[in-house]
Parts: sequence; C-alpha cells; structure tokens
Amino acid sequence: MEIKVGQSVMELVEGDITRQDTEAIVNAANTSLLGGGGVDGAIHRAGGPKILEECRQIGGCPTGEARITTGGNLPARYVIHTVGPVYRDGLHREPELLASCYRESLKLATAKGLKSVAFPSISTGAYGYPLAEAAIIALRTVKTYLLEHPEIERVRFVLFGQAAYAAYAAALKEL
Ligand code: AR6
Repeated sequence: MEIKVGQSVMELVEGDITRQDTEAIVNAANTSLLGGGGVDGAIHRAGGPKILEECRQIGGCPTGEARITTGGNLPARYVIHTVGPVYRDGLHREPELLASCYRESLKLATAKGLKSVAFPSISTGAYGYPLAEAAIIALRTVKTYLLEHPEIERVRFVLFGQAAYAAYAAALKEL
C-alpha cells in the first residue's frame, strides 16, 4: 500500500527491514547503541561487526535523537540508529520523543543526500508503545517532513507481522 505525499511516496510493506534495498534503513536502538534484541539484533546480525564498531566509536545516543553508520553487509548503504521512548503512560513526552525519532532520522538522510529510507515501527516492541498510537505519530511526522523535503523520494514502513501492518494501514487511511 502506498500514497503520494507531495512529490514523494510513503509506502507500507509487511516484512523484514534487514532485506530492504532502500539507501538507508532505520534501527530502533537503545541509548548505548551497542545492540539488543528485536529489530536491533536482526540488523546487527545481518549487517555484521562493522556496524557495531562504528556504533562504539559514536558512543551512544539520547532518546529522540539519531546517529548514522554505514550498512556493513546489508543491502542498504547506511543504517540510521534512533532511540525511541520507553512507553510508560503517554504522559512522559513519549509522543514528542517518538515524533522526534522519525524527524531526526530523516534529517540525517537529507544531510547525506539520500533519496530512500525504510523505517521499522519504532518503540512498539520491547519499549511497549501502543501500536495504533505509534502508527499515527509515525505516519503524520513523516508526511509533514516529506511535504517540506521533496528530495527524499520514498519512505517505506516495514512492518513485522500482520498486526503491525494492519495498524499502520488503518492509521494511513485516517491521515
Ligand atoms: N524487521 C522489521 N521490524 C522488526 C524486525 C525486523 N527484522 N524485528 C522486529 N521488528 P523492537 P523497540 C519489529 O523491540 O520497541 C532492542 O533490544 C517489532 O515487531 O525491535 O523500539 C533495542 O536494543 C516491533 O514492531 O524495538 C532496544 O533496547 C518493532 O520492530 C529496544 O529493543 C520495534 O520493536 C527497543 O525497543
């Protein structure tokens, strides 16, 4: 499923982010940037030790910010590592921090001159963000960015499993 946003395309697919051929993929990391489970574990496993070595050099990343490394052995040339908020009750700046992850990741893509980026559903696994709420924030934030930055031609949301895909598809229809 895809929609046109200004001159760009926003796309939803169900699948594995490590297999995407976009110029960059985004990692849902933690503040250490030293790896973990979920999508983070999958990216480091598929991308090999070069990514972790670069992350070590960077030395961490605060919640809501993003850092970029090369893609190691991945099809994508770059990995943008961002740190989503741990969801508590929605009253601890979680929406604002989640939106910031998407925006800061896209700013790095713009700075590198990249035209295509794939995102996972940040914070909705180990960090417990309710999927329906996270989907609306993700799609709205990316849409707003693309309208101001037509240089990014394609943003793909790679949803892991049917439930995540369905939540994003429903949110996209609401947009
Ligand atoms: N491709 C796309 N999406 C995936 C993949 C994959 N290969 N694997 C899992 N997902 P999570 P978070 C989905 O837990 O909530 C890590 O340990 C998953 O189903 O990966 O931001 C980090 O080191 C879910 O919808 O990230 C942090 O400590 C989404 O990706 C912490 O987890 C995000 O789930 C970050 O937690």
